[in-house]
Amino acid sequence: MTSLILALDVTDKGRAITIASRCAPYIDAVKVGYPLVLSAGLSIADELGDLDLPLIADFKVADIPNTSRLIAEEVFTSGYDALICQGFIGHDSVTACVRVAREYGGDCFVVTEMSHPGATEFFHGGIAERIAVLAKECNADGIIAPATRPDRVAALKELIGDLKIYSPGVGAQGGNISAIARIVDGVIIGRAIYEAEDPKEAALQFAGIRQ
Ligand code: OMP
Repeated sequence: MTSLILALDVTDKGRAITIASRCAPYIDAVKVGYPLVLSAGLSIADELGDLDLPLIADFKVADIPNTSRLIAEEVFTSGYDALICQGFIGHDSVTACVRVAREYGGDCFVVTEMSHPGATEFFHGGIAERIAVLAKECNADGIIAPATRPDRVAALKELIGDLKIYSPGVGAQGGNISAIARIVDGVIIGRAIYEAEDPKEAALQFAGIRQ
């Protein structure tokens, strides 16, 4: 079974809540990030909390350990269940995020290689492999790896033992769901669901990976 994670990058609070509520029966978690939190506030977690689904805060934290810790504390005290941080920030900053996640019984996911074309300019090839190993060494719960490059995900998977993989890039970014769903623990999908004429129907179609 592969989880379906809705990336709720919808800046209108009411619309975001409506879409999440309608999709809720077909998804396993909701990921929110800067677009929604900057418009609706971190407290959007309270309203989304009624859905009884894990909430992932995607802030791709990329700062010094103390600032990363402070961000992580805000996230977990606001009711989120997981935090995404960048891996290129190094062992100390990733460890700061993981420690706070542990304190609150939450999870921390580390971005290894991103899904968009520009990602290959820097954090690709050997660098992403090093970040995957770092995620494991820092006791993170999983990595974020690109559905747009299933071969790269397969290579990174070799390095992380039992850490989970959540993978964005299906649909709007061109990634194919069946190619990636076989090798990861969760697929993250945004526009192909929330921009669909009927988001609930779109979620239902993708929900085939959950069986
Ligand atoms: P769609 O392209 O609309 O499906 O959205 C993908 C979601 O995954 C967005 O919230 C992105 O910010 C996020 N994402 C990526 O697309 N690529 C990455 O490499 C990493 C992430 C992420 O960390 O979630």
